Amino acid sequence: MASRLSLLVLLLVVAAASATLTSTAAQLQYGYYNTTCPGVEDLVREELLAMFAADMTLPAGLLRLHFHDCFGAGCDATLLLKSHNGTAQRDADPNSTVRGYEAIEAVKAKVEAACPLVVSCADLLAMAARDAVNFTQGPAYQVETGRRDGNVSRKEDAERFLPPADGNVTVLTQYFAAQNLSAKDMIVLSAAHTIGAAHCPSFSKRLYNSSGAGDQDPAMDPAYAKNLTAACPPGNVASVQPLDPVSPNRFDLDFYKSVANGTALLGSDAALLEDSLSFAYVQLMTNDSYLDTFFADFAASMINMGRIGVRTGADGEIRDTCAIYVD
Ligand code: HEM
Ligand SMILES: *[C@@H]1O[C@H](CO)[C@@H](O)[C@H](O)[C@H]1NC(C)=O
Ligand SMILES: *[C@@H]1O[C@H](CO)[C@@H](O)[C@H](O)[C@H]1NC(C)=O
Ligand SMILES: *[C@@H]1O[C@H](CO)[C@@H](O)[C@H](O)[C@H]1NC(C)=O
Ligand SMILES: *[C@@H]1O[C@H](CO)[C@@H](O)[C@H](O)[C@H]1NC(C)=O
Ligand SMILES: *[C@@H]1O[C@H](CO)[C@@H](O)[C@H](O)[C@H]1NC(C)=O
Ligand SMILES: *[C@@H]1O[C@H](CO)[C@@H](O)[C@H](O)[C@H]1NC(C)=O
Ligand SMILES: *[C@@H]1O[C@H](CO)[C@@H](O)[C@H](O)[C@H]1NC(C)=O
Ligand SMILES: *[C@@H]1O[C@H](CO)[C@@H](O)[C@H](O)[C@H]1NC(C)=O
Ligand SMILES: *[C@@H]1O[C@H](CO)[C@@H](O)[C@H](O)[C@H]1NC(C)=O
Ligand SMILES: *[C@@H]1O[C@H](CO)[C@@H](O)[C@H](O)[C@H]1NC(C)=O
Ligand SMILES: CC(=O)N[C@H]1CO[C@H](CO)[C@@H](O)[C@@H]1O
Repeated sequence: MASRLSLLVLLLVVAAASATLTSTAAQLQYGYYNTTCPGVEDLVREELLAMFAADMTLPAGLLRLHFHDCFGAGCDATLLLKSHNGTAQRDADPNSTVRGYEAIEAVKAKVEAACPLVVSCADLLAMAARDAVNFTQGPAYQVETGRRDGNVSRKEDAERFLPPADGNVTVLTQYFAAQNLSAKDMIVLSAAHTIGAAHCPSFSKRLYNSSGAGDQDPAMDPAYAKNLTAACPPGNVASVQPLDPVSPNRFDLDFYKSVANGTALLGSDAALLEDSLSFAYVQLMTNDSYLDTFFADFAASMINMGRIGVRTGADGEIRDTCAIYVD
């Protein structure tokens, strides 16, 4: 009886929780700016396409920017805020190599010229991530809009909520669960690493001190590890290596293929082989027949990520500049 009662209570709590989630999400809409800033999504895409053409690596920077904003303290562009005394999200360690801030500001300036004080920086980040994925030949998906921007940015939020590069599936799943995202979202969104690069410190422990005994991660393909060791001697903090060694500027299945054959760069990506659920997904995605499934999954998980902690309605603000100083 007692256990039935607690099951009932649990179900009610879960139902209430998902109702809250739904009502928050319902305030985002496809085409929120249809009448208030017609054509803004085309304007953003055109501006970005010109920048992407000049810098093939920028799409990866912008995709990561949206992720770090959303995980920091909700998709509210508080990652973009600046602090004179180094206490904003962007000052946190996990953000030290986040890039693309200037690109977003340049797009914001164009958007302000067209529609002053209408379009949020948080929505620009979501659109930019979408355009980055499409530009690199990934899935074309629509983004929900209607987010408003926050004006408080805390370094601690980034430190607390961003997943560690050496986390295993249990740990990574916990970080995603803290954002109301599922294990599947985690497995799918990890494949954002099909584009972009990482700096040596993000993976050098795997090369030189994997278990703390001065060893190399045995899960790494030896020839791949040898290449990485040459590129990243101990202490090198500046060099970068592609997260997907086969096609770093193309959004495809090579990320999962690399994970499957021991040539994943980050420990967190290699770890996808150690858990049965993620192992099954990785194996499936080594088969090109499932590209469309992956694309649909990725688009769906990006929409989920774009709903984290959003501000809508009277909450938050619309600024003319994204990266203002808040202290
Ligand atoms: C699953 C947990 C994740 C971990 C532990 C993780 C960790 C990292 C690390 C350590 C880097 C390299 C940083 C550097 O050394 O410069 C990186 C890069 C990157 N991450 Fe993740 N990440 C995760 C999930 C995601 C998600 C969900 C996305 C986007 C949806 C994403 C997009 C990217 C991109 C595009 C890059 C390349 C950035 C560039 O080229 O500048 N990551 N990530
Ligand atoms: C904006 O227009 C698109 C395309 O016609 C439509 O699908 C979407 O529902 C519209 N959104 C709003 C909020 O009016
Ligand atoms: C995706 O890119 C193609 C061209 O490669 C373009 O025709 C399409 O409109 C883009 N879709 C979105 C949603 O941006
Ligand atoms: C995952 O990592 C955590 C923290 O390091 C550790 O406590 C746990 O045992 C690991 N789990 C697995 C399945 O390896
Ligand atoms: C996750 O969902 C719960 C219940 O609806 C909510 O209280 C919490 O704010 C959500 N967390 C995030 C990061 O969106
Ligand atoms: C390797 O890791 C162990 C345990 O974390 C640590 O005590 C040791 O100092 C590390 N060695 C190097 C060379 O960083
Ligand atoms: C190692 O580097 C060489 C030379 O760049 C390259 O041909 C080879 O494919 C790389 N091997 C692996 C496993 O990454
Ligand atoms: C791993 O798989 C990729 C993609 O199929 C392939 O290009 C690469 O050469 C493989 N690497 C090794 C070390 O087998
Ligand atoms: C890939 O998937 C297709 C469709 O399920 C299947 O017919 C084919 O045998 C698979 N290929 C491999 C190499 O597993
Ligand atoms: C921050 O935003 C809140 C409303 O979201 C507003 O009350 C407050 O005045 C803003 N603070 C600054 C410094 O702009
Ligand atoms: C640093 O930021 C905090 C938080 O906004 C603020 O209270 C403090 O006055 C700032 N200190 C300096 C020296 O600017
Ligand atoms: C772009 C930016 O502000 N990066 C900061 C991220 O955090 C590191 C370390 O905390 C700072 O040194 C960077 O300046």
